[in-house]
Amino acid sequence: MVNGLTNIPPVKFEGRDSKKALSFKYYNPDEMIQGKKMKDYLKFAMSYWHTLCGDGTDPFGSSTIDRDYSGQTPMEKAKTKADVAFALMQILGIEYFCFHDLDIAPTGNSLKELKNNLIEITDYIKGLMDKTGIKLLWGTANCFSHPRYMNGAGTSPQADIFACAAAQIKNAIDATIKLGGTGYVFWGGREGYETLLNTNMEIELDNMAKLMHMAVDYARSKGFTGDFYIEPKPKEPTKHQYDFDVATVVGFLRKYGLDKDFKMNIEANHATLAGHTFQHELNVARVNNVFGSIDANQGDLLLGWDTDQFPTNVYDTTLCMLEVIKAGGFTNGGLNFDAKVRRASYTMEDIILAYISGMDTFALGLKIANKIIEDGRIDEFVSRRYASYKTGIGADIIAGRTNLEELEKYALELPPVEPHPGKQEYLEAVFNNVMFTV
Ligand code: XLS
Ligand code: CA
Ligand code: CA
Repeated sequence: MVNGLTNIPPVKFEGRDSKKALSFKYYNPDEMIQGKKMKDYLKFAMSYWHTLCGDGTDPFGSSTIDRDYSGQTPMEKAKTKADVAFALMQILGIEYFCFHDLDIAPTGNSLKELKNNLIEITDYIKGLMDKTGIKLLWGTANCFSHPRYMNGAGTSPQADIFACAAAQIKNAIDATIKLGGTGYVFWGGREGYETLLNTNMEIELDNMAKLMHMAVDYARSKGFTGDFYIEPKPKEPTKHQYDFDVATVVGFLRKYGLDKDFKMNIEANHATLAGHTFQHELNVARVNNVFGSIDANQGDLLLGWDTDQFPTNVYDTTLCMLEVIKAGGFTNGGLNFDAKVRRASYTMEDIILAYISGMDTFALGLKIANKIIEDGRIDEFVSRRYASYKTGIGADIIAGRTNLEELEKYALELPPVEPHPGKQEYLEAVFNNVMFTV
């Protein structure tokens, strides 16, 4: 196999005491957690863009990662790239992948060429999927790289550019359906603005919603039963992005009647860019019934931009998996490693090691989250904290059976009320107590 994958055997679970780099220390795919195999709980997916396309370029330096897939033509190279993708997923035991149209198909010189290339490469990828049993988690269209999208795609001030985006999205939906994907993602990298001096926000938001309605109508008419996702991100590349965070997107979906078809694809690094924790975004999605899928990665607090690093912070993955378990686990979604190696980690082995680290970190997160639920101290505390809403006046508030006048009458007769302590430090200590077994 090309690009350094020759002779790498499948990575196996060896347990925490193994010192072998190419082994899982915590991710044991068939281990049962709450009646489910670990691999089915976590539903790991490989991101085609970072894993097969990212070349280590940064604003100060050229590429460091060899992406010169063998072949005489762009299509032959795209097919070799697909071979490498599937070989990599087999080595790692990853059962799902995610793609943008431009990750898998050569761009060509026109939208027409792109369309034909996408048809040809998805025929090829379908063959690899049938052979390996690997499945598509979600597909999407890259409506942000081409210069035509410099002012936005679905929010472009030019109708012809809106039409180009619609064409790309239609073809990416066709590709997703053809490959049996269970999700289709909208990430609005250029859907926002730099200055209101040249922007009509109202038209842009209305148009974005129209495009999403068209996508839903088209996909449903072709038999797509999966979920649509919006992936919130507050900024980068655009200064103000419309899909700022989960709460903002929930408001948008409800305003435009899109909330029946759309859920959230929540990325850890986008949460922190929005000034939230990853857990916060997952929780807002869960309590609003729009939890869908996850882009697993982490940012760097000292850098503060979208560094898309492989997740290694077990505290964060534990808090994440607590939310996932409480949301009832994934249905159509999964854990997509939207993560890339640092540019000095430029070999294929580095990429495999990075995935091992990310998968082990989430396996630990799942196991500890499960232990925290079994331990019960934190959930019990929270349940007791709200116990006053279970009976008496609290139950009346919950049921909507009371009003301001009644509450005033009630409050005026109360003796001085003492607030209960929040016990944050104690709960953090409980968390550590369950988490560490040294
Ligand atoms: C970029 C986004 C992007 C989406 C898919 O920041 O994470 O990769 O996941 O378009
Ligand atoms: Ca992402
Ligand atoms: Ca990102």
